[in-house]
Amino acid sequence: MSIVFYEAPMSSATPVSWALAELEVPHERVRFDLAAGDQRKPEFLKINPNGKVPTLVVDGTPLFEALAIMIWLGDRYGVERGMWPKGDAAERLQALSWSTWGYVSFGSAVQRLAYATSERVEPELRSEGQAKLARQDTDALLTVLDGRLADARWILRQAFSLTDLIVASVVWYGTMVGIALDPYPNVKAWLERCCDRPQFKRSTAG
Ligand SMILES: N[C@@H](CCC(=O)N[C@@H](CS)C(=O)NCC(=O)O)C(=O)O
Repeated sequence: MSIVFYEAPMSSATPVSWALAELEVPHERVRFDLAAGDQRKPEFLKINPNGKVPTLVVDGTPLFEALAIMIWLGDRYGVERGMWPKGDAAERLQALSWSTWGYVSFGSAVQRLAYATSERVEPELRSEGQAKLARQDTDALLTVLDGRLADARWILRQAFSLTDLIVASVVWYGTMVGIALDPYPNVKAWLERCCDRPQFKRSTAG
């Protein structure tokens, strides 16, 4: 199988880079300079018309959106590596639920917080009110995750899995936009365990 991975350092492609490393997936890498506009070149827009990384090309077929890529990697490589549950197993339903929870429910609240507070956003577009609402949502969601991790080291209980990687990637991003994990000791300890993995360290080293 031929896999080409279009990526950029410290971007939405970083979790995919981490997943490829954990799953030991052979692939070719194309590193983009986003500031230089590599992602807007016509030849890349034919592959991903959104002009975004991460993007994979699998045997000539484009696959974009980080969550879709990681679920596919789970099905294709994670099952045989023991990092993604297969078929109709109860654990697979949990894996899909928590992975989507991470990218869609928690991820959208984190993104709203980033837009409301980031110094990269023009001051007149920032909003204390929107930041407050986003924080209410991230607080509620982190309370749920903290409960899930109260009696287990990993989200699917037995061992580190792609589900931890997917959710941890978004929680880690959340810490970078100002979410403090002290009120959620189980989440804090779990994120430290995830980020302690050599594959994470290599993927975030630049
Ligand atoms: N929802 C997309 C987000 C992808 C995304 O926003 N990628 C950014 C890098 S963090 C990008 O490629 N930006 C380039 C641009 O917008 O020109 C995913 O999860 O894959």
